[in-house]
Amino acid sequence: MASEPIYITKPLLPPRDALFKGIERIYRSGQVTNAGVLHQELEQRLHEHLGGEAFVLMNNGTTALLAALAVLKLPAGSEVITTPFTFAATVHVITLLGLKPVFADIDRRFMTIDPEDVARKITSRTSCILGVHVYGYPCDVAALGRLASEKRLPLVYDAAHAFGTTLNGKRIAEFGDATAFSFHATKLYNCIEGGGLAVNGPGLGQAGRDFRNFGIRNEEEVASVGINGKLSELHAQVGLLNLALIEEERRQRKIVQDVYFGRLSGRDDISLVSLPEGVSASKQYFPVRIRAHRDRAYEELKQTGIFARKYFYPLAFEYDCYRGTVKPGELPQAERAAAEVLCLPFYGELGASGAERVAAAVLSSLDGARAR
Ligand code: T4K
Repeated sequence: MASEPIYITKPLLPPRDALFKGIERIYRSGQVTNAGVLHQELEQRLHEHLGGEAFVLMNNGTTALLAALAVLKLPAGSEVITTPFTFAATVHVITLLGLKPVFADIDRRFMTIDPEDVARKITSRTSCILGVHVYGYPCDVAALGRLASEKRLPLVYDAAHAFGTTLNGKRIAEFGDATAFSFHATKLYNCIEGGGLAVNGPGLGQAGRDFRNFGIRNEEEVASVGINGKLSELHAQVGLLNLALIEEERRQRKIVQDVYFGRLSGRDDISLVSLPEGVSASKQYFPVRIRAHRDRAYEELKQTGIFARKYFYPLAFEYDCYRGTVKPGELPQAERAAAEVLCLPFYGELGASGAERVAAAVLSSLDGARAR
């Protein structure tokens, strides 16, 4: 019998009985959305977990990112410096708000935005810096923080992958003016769909709450432009139950991670990311870099039922809508990373045996490529 397919992830879901009981309570209460009791409870629990001066629960990570930029009231048409090595949402929110994305290169090792290249891209038109804690690896927050305060620019982080990432014991949301999280089904911590905005600065929490609810403060007052960013009670119920599962999921992902490191380290055709001292990453993704033949490995894995992903290829400036904004060769580290990275399946239930199967398939593809 053919082996079961293995995907990049498998959503972590709460025990059925507990969820059904929660749904029963929602039916009895009659409140299904619009910041109900479960929404409020989850917002508070996540604020305690993630930190930041204020925390606003949202219906997905993209809304949280939109809110992060919207609350800063950046001048129309101004430029936001960001990374092209990210998911489409990061760059699209800039454009959707009538701002212009300007791409900077990434760090050679950790693939996060390169502060030196950001500095080179700053002009009088720049209104904001938007870094991405890609794969849950923290950006160089010290250098970006220095640069932002020197140039008096707000600093926003996309932490869609960074739930629980800490740096020298500090939670990731404690850096920058605003940090957006995703609680999508594919994330280690999920509400099926969900997101959150953590902010540091006077008035930003209120502005985020206003943005989430069309700018409506009360029945007779609309304070600002906003959208529907609220999370339903059903999603909040899933989120509350899933909070109890994170620690065990991380423990199991560590087992998978150890197998990958054990089996794939020490070769010259593949490199793994070793994080610096002081970083505790979220364990969201497990990227490897395959110097040559990445695409061949991707296809060969697929043929054996293993669906790894090329996060993040293509780069944002290669999308039709941003084509021509960057010349070939201008951002060499981003181009290299996009050509080499393969994110391997990474979730607790994969277990040591699943990880062994994935690692064996990667090694067989690499050895095959060498022999050819
Ligand atoms: N910023 C960054 C840096 C992000 O990476 C993201 C999202 C965002 C912002 C925006 O956050 P959200 O608005 O999404 O909250 C997936 C996710 O949909 C997306 O949330 C995520 N990043 C991105 C990196 O990955 P796709 O297009 O790769 O998803 P898809 O449907 O191909 O799913 C991947 C695999 O996961 C499937 O092959 C099988 C498995 N899967 C997926 C789903 C949805 C399941 O087993 N069950 C499921 O229900 O975007």
